[in-house]
Amino acid sequence: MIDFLRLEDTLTNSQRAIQQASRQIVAEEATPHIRQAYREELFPSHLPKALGAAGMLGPSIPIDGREVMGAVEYGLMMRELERCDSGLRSFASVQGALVMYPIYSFGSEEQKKTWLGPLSRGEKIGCFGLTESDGGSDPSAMKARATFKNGKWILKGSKCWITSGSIADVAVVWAQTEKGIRGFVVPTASKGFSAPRMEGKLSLRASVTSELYFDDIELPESAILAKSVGLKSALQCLNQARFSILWGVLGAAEACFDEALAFAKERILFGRSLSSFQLAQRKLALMATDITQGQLLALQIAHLKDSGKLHHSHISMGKQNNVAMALSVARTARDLLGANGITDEYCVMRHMINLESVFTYEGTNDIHLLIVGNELTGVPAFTNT
Ligand code: TGC
Ligand code: FAD
Repeated sequence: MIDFLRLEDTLTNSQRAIQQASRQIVAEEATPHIRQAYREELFPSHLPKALGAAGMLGPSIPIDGREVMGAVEYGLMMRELERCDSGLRSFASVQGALVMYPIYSFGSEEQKKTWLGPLSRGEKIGCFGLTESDGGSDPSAMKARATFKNGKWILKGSKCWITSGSIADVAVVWAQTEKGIRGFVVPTASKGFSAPRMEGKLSLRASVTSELYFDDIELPESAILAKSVGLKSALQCLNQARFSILWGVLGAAEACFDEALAFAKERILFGRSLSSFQLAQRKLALMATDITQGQLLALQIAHLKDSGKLHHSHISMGKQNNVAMALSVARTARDLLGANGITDEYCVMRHMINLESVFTYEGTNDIHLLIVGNELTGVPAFTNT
């Protein structure tokens, strides 16, 4: 694995052990299945429980008396998942950061008791409904609405592009109310809830993506995430998930680099190893440098998170840079493999097309540049006011 600046030397023994254990789980439970899952557009159904048993779902949330994981440890886990496929990290980051985190942070004791244990063990699956069809970059324009009437909430509207939607037992849904945007915990068995799968994706094929429809769903008063306050609460959840992405994509980039380096050493062209040509070495050297910069960024952002000094614009810089870097590394690796690079015998093309989705979701690359621009200048360029 590419570690040019010996950053592994900076890890503690327990961080190294977590990295090793995660790598092993992924090698045993996911890697043997990923190519077929991708071909067949299927999420491997045994994975939630396998990842739950390995403590990889919501590891930063203190439940069941388990030790809360630090940011570096969490990042290392996400990196191992995405080394296999972005769809696996997507599943884990939605489950932990976008479902367990809001229930833990904004939910009632009853909601926590009902959902957190089963979600952490992978016995129940969750999804997060924020995006609607009229422009995901501006969630404040959402139309889904929850109205409080006769002691019940009535939820109406729809969401789209929702990871794990059709396989979820529970959806954390964000909707307009009289008091602004609030979060709701919606069991997917509720009358009026449907979640058709969005078929035909060319990217993230091993991840389930769905629409959600809420046809006047009746929910008890207690379904609201009582401590959620406006869009800000949803954005706080996104911070957690974006953190997992900025670490996760390092795994995808490293997998592409490792495959390209091995291929270049083996491939004989014009009577010499491809790796001996200057142009090939230039590509490898630039890829290694970009990955190393991404690794340093991720480590420092994790240190800021653990020391309580993290601002959401730091996460935006990391998400923007590391996803763009991983996509560029995957494209160069694909190029180095020549025609072989377009087959699924190798991982480079699968990672490359997955990363197109990662570039867009959880805030597009543009949105993250604008968030950093806002922090630098004090002027929000994404609003019309
Ligand atoms: P704006 O007026 O800027 O902010 C509203 C309030 O929220 C505060 N805030 C944040 N707080 C915590 N964390 C953040 N990241 C925050 N960003 C803003 C802000 O200070 C303000 O607080 P207050 O106290 O003044 O009320 O909001 P805006 O409506 O202008 O929007 C800003 C913008 C464009 C940056 C935001 O809407 C945005 O991030 N848009 C991108 C949407 C997005 O990322 N959607 C992701 C959907 S989920 C998903 O894609 C899952 S993919 C599956 C997987 O993860 O694998
Ligand atoms: P748009 O917002 O329409 O953006 C289109 C283009 O306009 C982009 O290039 C964008 O950068 C650019 N743009 C936007 N605003 C500006 C601006 N102010 N200035 C300049 N350019 C701008 N959402 C969820 O809620 N839950 C999920 O689980 C989830 N999972 C997803 C899984 C997948 C596979 C995908 C692809 C998406 C998922 N999403 C999910 C939705 C995702 O968050 C949105 O796709 C994303 O926020 C972008 O929204 P959009 O696709 O509507 O693009």
